Formats: sequence, structure tokens, C-alpha cells
Amino acid sequence: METSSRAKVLIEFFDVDIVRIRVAPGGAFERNISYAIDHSRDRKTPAVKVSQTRSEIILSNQHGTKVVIRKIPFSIKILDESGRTILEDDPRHPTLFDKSTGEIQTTKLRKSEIETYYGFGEKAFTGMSRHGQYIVNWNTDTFSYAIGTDPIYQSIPFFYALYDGKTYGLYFNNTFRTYFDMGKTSPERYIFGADGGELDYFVFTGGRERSPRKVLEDYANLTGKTPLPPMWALGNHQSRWSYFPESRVREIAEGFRSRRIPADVIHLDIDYMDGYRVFTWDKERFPNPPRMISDLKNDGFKTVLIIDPGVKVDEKYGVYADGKKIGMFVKNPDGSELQRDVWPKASAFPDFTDQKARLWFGDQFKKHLDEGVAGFWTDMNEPATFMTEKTEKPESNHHPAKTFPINTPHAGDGFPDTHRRYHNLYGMQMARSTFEGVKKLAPDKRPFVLTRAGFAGVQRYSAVWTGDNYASWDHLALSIPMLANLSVSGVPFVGCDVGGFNEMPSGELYARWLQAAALTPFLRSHSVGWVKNKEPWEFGDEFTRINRATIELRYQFLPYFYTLFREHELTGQPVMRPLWYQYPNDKQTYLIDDEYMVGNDILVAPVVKQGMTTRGIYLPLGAEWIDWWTGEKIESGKIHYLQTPIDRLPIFARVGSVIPTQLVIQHTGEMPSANITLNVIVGISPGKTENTVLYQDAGEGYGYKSNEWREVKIEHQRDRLKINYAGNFSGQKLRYIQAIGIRQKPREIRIDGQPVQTFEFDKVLNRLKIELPEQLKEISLVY
Ligand code: MIG
Repeated sequence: METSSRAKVLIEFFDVDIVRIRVAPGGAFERNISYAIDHSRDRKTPAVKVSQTRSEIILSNQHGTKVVIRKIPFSIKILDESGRTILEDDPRHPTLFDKSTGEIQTTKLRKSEIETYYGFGEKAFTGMSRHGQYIVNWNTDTFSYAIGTDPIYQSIPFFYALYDGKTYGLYFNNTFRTYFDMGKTSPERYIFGADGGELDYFVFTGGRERSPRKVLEDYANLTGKTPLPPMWALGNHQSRWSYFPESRVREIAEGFRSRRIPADVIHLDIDYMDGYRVFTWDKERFPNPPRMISDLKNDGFKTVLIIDPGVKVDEKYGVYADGKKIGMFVKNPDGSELQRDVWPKASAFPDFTDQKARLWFGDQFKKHLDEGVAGFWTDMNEPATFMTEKTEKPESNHHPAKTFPINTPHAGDGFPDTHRRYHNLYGMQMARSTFEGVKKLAPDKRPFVLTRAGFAGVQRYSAVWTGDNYASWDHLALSIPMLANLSVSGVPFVGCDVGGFNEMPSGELYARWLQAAALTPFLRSHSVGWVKNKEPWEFGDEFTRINRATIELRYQFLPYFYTLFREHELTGQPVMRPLWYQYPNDKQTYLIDDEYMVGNDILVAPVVKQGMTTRGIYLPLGAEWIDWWTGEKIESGKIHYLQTPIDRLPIFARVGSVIPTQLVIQHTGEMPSANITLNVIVGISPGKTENTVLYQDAGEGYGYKSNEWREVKIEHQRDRLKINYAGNFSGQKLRYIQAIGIRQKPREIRIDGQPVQTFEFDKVLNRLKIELPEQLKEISLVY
């Protein structure tokens, strides 16, 4: 369609439950090269009926979803199969575009002042919902950000709207600086727009059920999923800016092992490099990296290196000289090399929007892979630069000029344009270059990449951490809505700097933070270098004991986490989930921001306030819950005030679920011999069946893409568990059943028909434990 102002409009069912709306103000659509969209996937165009009257054009799909396009004035409305409005333009605020500046904007009516919004990637706002907030997307290095600072490192212009149990999603496919006014200036409407580009957005109708699950499934199909990470990456990571020299790194590793605190990964921050030259080592601090890395490996530690995009301008440094010679670096509009100060002082920057530069940078990882480095942490890729004399004063941590000038040209993979269009993609494309480079060089391993900056789709290449947070209780509390919203924005592998990056936490704050993070997808302690040591054992014996138990808990839950990452890879579902996502029909969950779920079955309610030894805990309606520690049943649908002593992370398990845990190990290399416990959460109603799967494979490599995997399928009925195996891999052994929430000793227990005499029954903690023979098929408990 063309409008009277010669703009082009395209409205289509992009997929059955996705409506795509494109408005090209200039009259021509951009080439469809979106970096956000996962182009590896085949898409079928759904069957659509089109009808037309004098004033309207109507598209409808096989589910009866309708898009009604009013011709004059131009406006759009989407209705579900029962004729309820999913989303509609505000008739008083038509879609706007300004051909001279390139700005575009559109306005939608809110269903109500209490329509809530979620997602939006990484935002440092308190509260779970984004209603009444104003959001900007422009990747920014925000050291020690205050709560409410916006924008920060990542930009994901995707959100969910939730009202009365019905959801839709909206992804604004625009990489320029975008903004969303979610009912801030007027409670009646929300407004979004951009500095340039197309008004191109996808509406996820949520299918028949209009559920968050379905919205995310479709969004993940559009922008891609995180491939199954190596098992070690789900272990405990330890970092500091920086651990050096080599002896200190060894001391840290030894610190974990001698105290029997589990850990898998040590991160080396920028001081390992020779004068901050990326892909080099400081030979005095680290005289023999391969030997150190291999010794660490023998001790069960993987080494991860930080990698910055800035390449030191130094003709005698091979990476720079080579990159310059073959034209890999970003240029100024006049064709000279763009140079900015970062850690190595004057530096040049690869143009990651250019396939050639991505391949070239990706090849540099060979050196580190040969040395035995296991993973890479890409920092400063907003891109961040220091202020130079050339930029205007005043210097500040969050100055908008601390990146490339907006008129800087980029290759854009055949679609050249300026930094205005490509700024928000720079970090994601650096992560892509890293992921693809490492995968090509070490094709039998699963890459581990951790990135600070990113855009929608970053999950295809990388895990994400929330940058330079602060050692305060507020920041601990903030981490839950931040990580939960990031998780439902399609990025499952997320974590924050445990203990706070900047400043020194108290022992209590560190312990509570570690607890809150222990069951988040990515677990890493990190810190600036100018405060006292803050490894988990640095806060006195009592806290060492508590912190050890917290990390042990993480390791016990690894089989469950791993299964969830596999589920994500297949279905796009997140690992960490806000309560509203899982229980959209329970309105009391909509604003809960101090609890989260891990998968379907575990609810975590960490303590995020100082000195709090009781806290209110809400357990959602639509399921029944058992306190993981006491085995007591807790009524759902209301707030309970429960004891939360300093050595306990409150966890609740869903009745009917079967949650696999493993015995405590010191690192994931010990997993093959760690036996599995199936934790059966009892109390399922008669006649009901719950199905659970435990997924197992080698934890590394791609054997699982053929037949080296195993699924343990568990069918849970009131008095019976049936166990079936699929796949060829011989995974960890199922060794114990622990029934949690069991109030009396069963009258009879049978395993594959044979009565069982020996078991442990704990009347106080409502638990029953049975040791299993190998390869059992069925176990029955008669109460
Ligand atoms: O300008 O490499 O967010 O995790 O320790 C600071 C030093 C650069 C910022 C990262 C932080 C890292 C630090 N980096």
C-alpha cells in the first residue's frame, strides 16, 4: 500500500501468529538484512484471506485473527478469534514520520492503566513491569550505574503487554536509537519510535491461548535461540579485575579446592595482556600461559579471557598492522582510520558489521584456543570509548559522546550506513565474530561467549551479564527484575556480577547475593580491583560455610539446569522466569519482583534486604507448592511470612514435579560419577499424570546432535513413578528417589514389583529416601 504522503506500507502475517507491519516513509523498503532475525530457519507463509470495503482492508488467518486496516486516516487494529482487541492504533495519534529528519513514531492505545509490560531486555529499572516508564535503546557503557539509569549496555526493543491474563508481544525491528513511552506521558497510550530507519514491527498475537509462552516461542523462532552451552559454563565462575600474576591465579584456584568450594571457571580480566593489546599476554605476569592453563585444567578449572574490541594503534603489533593492511578497521567519514582512546590508549576498531572483519577477528582466537583457553568474555563493545580532548566536556561516566560519532560509516554487510543505524549492533556482531570464529577453529567444542553489549538476537551467540553493578542491597534487589526481564527477552543465559562489581559488600550482602544468584542461569562473582578481596571465603568462617553451601546447592541443581537449557534450545523457553510469565492467570503475580522461577518447577524467593530473617513469600495460584527445605505444603494465592535465616535460600517446588539433582561435586568434570537423585514432589491429585524429562549428554561437543544423548522420561502419578529411557548415551546413574512433602511412612514401596524394605523416612522434614537399583522402570508407593 502507499499512503497519500507516498510512504509504503506492508502488512502481512509473517507467521501464523505473527503480524508484521512495515512503513517506509521514503517510499522504498530497506533491503531485508535484519541482523536480529535468525535467517537460518525456514518459514512458511500462512494462508491468509484478504477482503476489502471502501474504508477498510481486512486480513485474517486460519485462527481467525484479523488485521483491520482503516484507510482514512490510516490506522491498524488486530483482533483475536473471539473479536477481542489485541492491539490498536490510537485514532487521535496517527503514525508519524518526518522525512527530513528520518524520525518515525506510532502510538497504541493501552487496554487500561494497569496493562503491564515486560521484557525490553536489560533495563536498570526497579519493579518487574515497565508501565509508566520511558525507555531508550542506545547501548551505553554505564560504569557503576545508578538504579534508573537508562539506556545501559543492551538494546532489545521487544516487550510483552499483559492485561487480564491475555498477552501479546511486540518487537520493533529497528536498530537506531529507539524509545518507548509506556504510558508515562499519558496513561491512555504508549508510544514508540526511532531516530531513523523503518517503522517495522512484529506483533506476536500469542496464538489461541494468548499466553506469554506462545509469544516467546514465536519471538525465539524469529530471533533465534541459545545453543546448548558446555556443561562447565553452568558451573561457578570466579572473576576480578584482575587476577594476576600467574601465582595469584593459582592461589585462587587452590583457594576453592582447599576449602572444598565448588568452581569451574576463572576469568582473566584486562591485565593479562601486554599493554592491553588484545590477543597477547604480559610475559612477566604470565610467562607460560599454556602451562598455567593446562595445570588449571587438570585441577578442574577452565580459563576464560576478556577480549576488548579496541586494537592498540602500534605498527609493531601484528594484530594492528595486519588489520590495518587489509582494511578491517572502522573509518572516519573522510576515510582516515577512526581512533579513540580505550585501555591501550589510541586504538582502532574492527568493523563488526562487515563479514570480512568478523572472519578476520574470529581467526585471531586461534592463538588462545591453542593455548587451551576455554571461553571468551567480550567487553567494551557498546562500543565504549574514553573521552578525548576532541569531545566536549564535561567528562562523566555516562557521557553520550563515549562512543563513535554517529556519522561514522559502517559496511553493514553490503548495506553501508552510519553509526546511527549500526551502533546498537556493534556488540552483538562482535559476539557473533567471536562465537563463529571459535566454533570454526574448534568445531568439536561448544563455544562459550559472554558479552556486555547486544541487541535482539544476541542469544544466538552469547551469554550476557548486566555490566558494572554496585555492591548495595538495592542493586541486589534490582538484579531479579533485570535478569527475569532479560530472560523473557529471548536471552536465557544471563547473570549479574555477584557481590556487586563496584565497591565492597558486607559478608551478609555477599552471602545473600550469592544465594539470590545461585539459581540464576549464569553464576559469576566479579569485582573491581581496588577493593579488598571478595572471594567467597573472604568474609570469615561462618560466611565461608554459608557460601560453600550456596555454591553446593548450585551444583546439586545442575542436571535440572542443563535440562532447561536443552529445552530452551528446542523450544525457546527461558531458564529463569518471572512469576507472571508462568502464571498469567494469577494477577497477583504481575508485579512480583523479588521472586523468580527456574523452569516450571522451582520457585526461588531470595532475601534481598539487609537483616531480613523473615520475608513475605507469594506462591502463585494454579499450582500447589512444597517448601523445599521443610517439606511442608504452603497454600498458594496468598503471602506467607516465613523464616529466612542467613544460611537459607527459600526455595519452593511444584507439587507433581520431579526435579533431578546430583550429589555435591567440586567441578563439572566430576559429574559423570555423581549420582542423580529424583526429587519427587508429592501430593499430586488422584488420576493426574505429570511428565518430566531429565536430559543428559556428554556436556560438551556435538555428539548429542546425533545419538549421544539420553532422556529419562518420568511419568508421575499419585502412587507411582514410571521411568523410561530414550537415546543412547549412558548418563549419570539414577541412584536415589527422594519424596518431598510426604507426611507419613508409606504402607508399601515396590520397585519393579519387588517390595522394598530399606528406606529412610524423615518425619520432621517430610522426606522419604530410597536407594535405587540400576535401570529401574517403575516404583510404586502406597500410602
Ligand atoms: O572500563 O576490563 O564491565 O566487568 O572488569 C572498564 C575491566 C572495563 C568493564 C567491565 C568489567 C571489567 C572492566 N571493564
